[in-house]
Amino acid sequence: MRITEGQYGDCIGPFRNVLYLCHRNADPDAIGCSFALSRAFGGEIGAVDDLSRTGVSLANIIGAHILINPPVEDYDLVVVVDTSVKTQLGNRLPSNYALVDHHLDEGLLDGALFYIQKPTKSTAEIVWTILKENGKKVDERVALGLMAGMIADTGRFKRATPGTFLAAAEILDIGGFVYEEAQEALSVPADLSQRIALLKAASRTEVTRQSNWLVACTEVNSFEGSAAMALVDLGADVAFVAGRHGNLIRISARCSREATRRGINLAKLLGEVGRAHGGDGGGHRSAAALEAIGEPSAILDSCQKKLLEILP
Ligand SMILES: [Mn+2]
Repeated sequence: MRITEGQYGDCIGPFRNVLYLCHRNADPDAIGCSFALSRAFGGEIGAVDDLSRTGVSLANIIGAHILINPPVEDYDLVVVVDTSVKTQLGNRLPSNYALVDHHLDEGLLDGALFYIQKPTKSTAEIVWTILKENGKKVDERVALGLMAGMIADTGRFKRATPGTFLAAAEILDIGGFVYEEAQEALSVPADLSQRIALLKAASRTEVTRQSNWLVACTEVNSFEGSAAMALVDLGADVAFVAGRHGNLIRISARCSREATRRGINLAKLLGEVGRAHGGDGGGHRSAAALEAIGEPSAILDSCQKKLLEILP
């Protein structure tokens, strides 16, 4: 059942024992939102497998206590936050769940007891509206967490909309923190293993050119998302980075703003390729990921082939 932000309080009210669950490699948007909702409505916070580097930094600064892989069936209700496909939860989706999210994929909607899903630039914008419309007071740590989520998901406001700026201004106005503090929470220097992974990814990259489009494909077994972003920064229009995680293959993809403007939708593309290879995928138009089964090179080929077919 789709609900409005204003109905959230009434919908969550009957549940005594609530878990806010973040996706794998939980990022500042997921953590800031789960923290805000748990402080406002009660409940614990969990994440699947691990937190991202900036996620750890933010959780420490706002004092969010996050359970890794909590037993989801022990809760009356699990609210899945900032997540749109089952594979991002390592298939730990409980039978009773609700959803608060800003991605494009619809896979989790039908099974949810209730959900809010809107294509805002961050889940934090939705959560901010939930807090306002349910008359919740916001303390400094909650405000800082939501601001950090917005900064992170909009690439420091490069992809912001009027709604993002409006929410950011309101949060800063009541927040009790200075803007720089939220930025600093995300300024974590890359550690050695990440820098090695990115350089390896770059050195192994194969570039395919079709008219004026440059598509980069590479394999590395960690930091796939950061590597794909780095390849787009280096000049690729679209980058696919594959990695092996146990018996699963993960592919992260990023594309330039120009590619998005010209109609590329990576959420759709990775969803289709993921499902064709026994998994699933999704995300946003310009940033998406899949998890599937098979050989990294074969799944990378499928992504590239599908992309070349649709490039204008
Ligand atoms: Mn997000």
